[in-house]
Amino acid sequence: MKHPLVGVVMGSESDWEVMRAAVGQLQALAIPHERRVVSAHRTPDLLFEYAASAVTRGLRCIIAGAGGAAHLPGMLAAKTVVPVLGVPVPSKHLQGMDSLLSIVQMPKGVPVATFAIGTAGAANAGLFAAAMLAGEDPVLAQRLRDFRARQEAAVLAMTLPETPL
Ligand code: RP5
Repeated sequence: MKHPLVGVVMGSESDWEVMRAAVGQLQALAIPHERRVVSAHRTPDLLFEYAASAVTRGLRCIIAGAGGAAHLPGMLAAKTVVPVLGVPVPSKHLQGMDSLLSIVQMPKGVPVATFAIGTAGAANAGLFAAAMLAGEDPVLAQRLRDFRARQEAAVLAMTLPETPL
């Protein structure tokens, strides 16, 4: 496999059910990527090493998903200039509002592009990564246009039941 252009990281194995939606989009668009668990508070040294080596390893962006007090995307962004796309993972007690606010409310100076809570956000982060890379990759840009065309056709083919209210 070609060297990864997109890193997909998450704070726990338990985030995978959400974050697999990002990986699915990258796979569908044939974008070289890697995936791994990196925890801001359980493996802080790994987080630093992952972020610090991102440029030299050729990563073009990092999709980071975390739940609860979700430091992972912000801390990664603090240690690299590679763009970080943050995905709030739904949490047990606050349904991901805590994750969303933790990720989106970055103080000025260190941005994290924040997506919707859950699988829609994860999938969109994958598509956004594709759009970032497509600027320099015409083949990928065409794949992305084809995806949009299929999506449009699917919506245009939708029908609604005739049953009265
Ligand atoms: C965060 O804590 C992870 O991103 C995960 O969403 C949450 C719960 O992790 P586990 O207790 O399921 O490992 O760090």
